[in-house]
Amino acid sequence: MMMLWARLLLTLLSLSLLPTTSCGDMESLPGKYEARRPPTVIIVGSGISGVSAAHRLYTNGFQRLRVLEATGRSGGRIRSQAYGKGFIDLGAQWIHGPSPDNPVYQLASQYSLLDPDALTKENQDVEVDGHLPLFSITYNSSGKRISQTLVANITELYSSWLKQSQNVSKEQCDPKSSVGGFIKQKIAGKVKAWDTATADTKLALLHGLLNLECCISGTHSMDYVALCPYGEYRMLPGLDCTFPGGYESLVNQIKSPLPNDTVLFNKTVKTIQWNGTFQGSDSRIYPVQVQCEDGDTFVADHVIVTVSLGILKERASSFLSPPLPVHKTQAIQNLGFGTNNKIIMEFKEPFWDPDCRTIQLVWEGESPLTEPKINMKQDWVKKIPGFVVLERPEKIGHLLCTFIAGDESEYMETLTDDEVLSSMTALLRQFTGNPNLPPPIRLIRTRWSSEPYTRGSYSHVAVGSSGRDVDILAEPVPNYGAKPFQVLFAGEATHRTFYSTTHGALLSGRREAERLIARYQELDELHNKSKL
Ligand code: 6YU
Repeated sequence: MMMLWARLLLTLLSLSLLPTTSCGDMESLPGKYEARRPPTVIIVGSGISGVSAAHRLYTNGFQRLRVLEATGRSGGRIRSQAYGKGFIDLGAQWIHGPSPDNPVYQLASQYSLLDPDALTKENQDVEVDGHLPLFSITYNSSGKRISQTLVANITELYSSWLKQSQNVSKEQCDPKSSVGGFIKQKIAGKVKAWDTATADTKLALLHGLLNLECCISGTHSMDYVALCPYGEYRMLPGLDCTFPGGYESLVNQIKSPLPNDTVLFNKTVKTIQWNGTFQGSDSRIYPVQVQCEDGDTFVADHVIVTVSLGILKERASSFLSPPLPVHKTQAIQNLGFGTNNKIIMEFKEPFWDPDCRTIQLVWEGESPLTEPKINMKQDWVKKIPGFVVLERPEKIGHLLCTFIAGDESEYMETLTDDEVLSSMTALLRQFTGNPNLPPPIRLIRTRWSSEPYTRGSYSHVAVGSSGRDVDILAEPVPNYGAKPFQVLFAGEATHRTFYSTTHGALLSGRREAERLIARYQELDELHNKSKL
């Protein structure tokens, strides 16, 4: 809904967000006047949360709007790359839970960005509990295939424990307990009943499943993920699906109604000064001033910060002035933000069967019940749980994608492409039992931890934190007074039940936009009443 004040004023004013000329110690503007002036909003970050906030504000009449983005592109952790006749995704890959309650799915369907299969009612109703369907082939480190019946039984058992970990009673839960600890306890209770012939394989399988869980949760170890709030994360039904035109096609569509100059690229925000009185080039006084690394400054009534939790952890102390209240900085410290990287390899010919969807690796001798001694240089590959066969080979060729989380993932970032390629070739030769397996013809890997404007992959609720920390992170500052909501916070890590996902990020951007829309509607109503 376009508000009347916005329509009138915006047609009269040529609005630009110009650098500040001076700062003055002027009186704060009265509420009524504030309601009559179109607010100036700056959004820091052009990931899916930032563009969703911009879209919601713009389509509700907020046209004094700028998105400041540090890199040269929109999308952030959604990053697609043209590959062959199609696309590969280096960040987000699936719509988790593509069903009517998922706003990413809603938009993707509305914009016709999905394959027809993804739109069927049958696919929308599937319950996968946030996990991909069963692995199609499982190899052990001696190059032998493991029986799919054994794999299915252990996976089912593991899934039932994971479900239990999501349903622990909050009242009886020790805040120091972890999901990893809970599952290990279940394994320890079961292992005595297993026959010695299969116990080692079962333990090795469970070790691999926990490594996969680390990728899903974006953590080095499931021992770091808090047990008590684990069940707060909400899974939506639907068979996870991908974007044939790349995930970025969604971001481009959301952005499309915005005027071309809304997003300013290569504009790294250095500091956000709030609770101040800054004079804009229009002689008005603004409470917030944003300083960029290149020396430009922008004044605003409100700034929506959408940078990753990794960036907040790294820069919280200098990013805001005055600094954030202690409870907010504490929440930033407490919550977890880890690394999950992708290694994508193209093969001239597939060595897997045409119907194979995934390849699982099982390291013999590994067990969740023993603490491994890690020699990072030779053992980093042991963290790799398996490979996903990428869809649409007719467009992109024969591609396998693996995920690797935690310290080993960060170590991988320090290696050269050639070193990663030779480790991956050796790994695949060992597990397939084929010493002559041709190496991949191309390898692309991500380095999300080294990315200066991300510093990791996504958030989790770490031991020592709780869902309350997520809510605290999402609170605007100040939250009250004559000029509330000067700095607002969006981004995946601020969504209590959908953290770590694109739909959580999108909803968080809309949430902060709605906060401002509601505030100005309220002020507008007060102003209209005062005229009666
Ligand atoms: C999903 C998926 N997915 C794989 C990998 C990654 C992630 N996710 P952004 O960071 O995007 O935007 C901020 C912007 O700010 C950015 O452009 C910066 O450049 C900019 N910026 C920073 N500093 C700045 C400054 N100073 N000045 C100006 N600008 C600045 N999600 O739904 N499906 O398949 C995957 C996956 C390798 C890295 C994913 C997936 C996560 C999403 O990508 C991510 O949440 C959003 O894109 C974030 O958007 P944003 O706008 O908030 O920030 C039980 C329980 C389990 C819990 N987990 C279960 C779900 C697991 C998630 N799935 C992971 C799987 C994959 C493969």
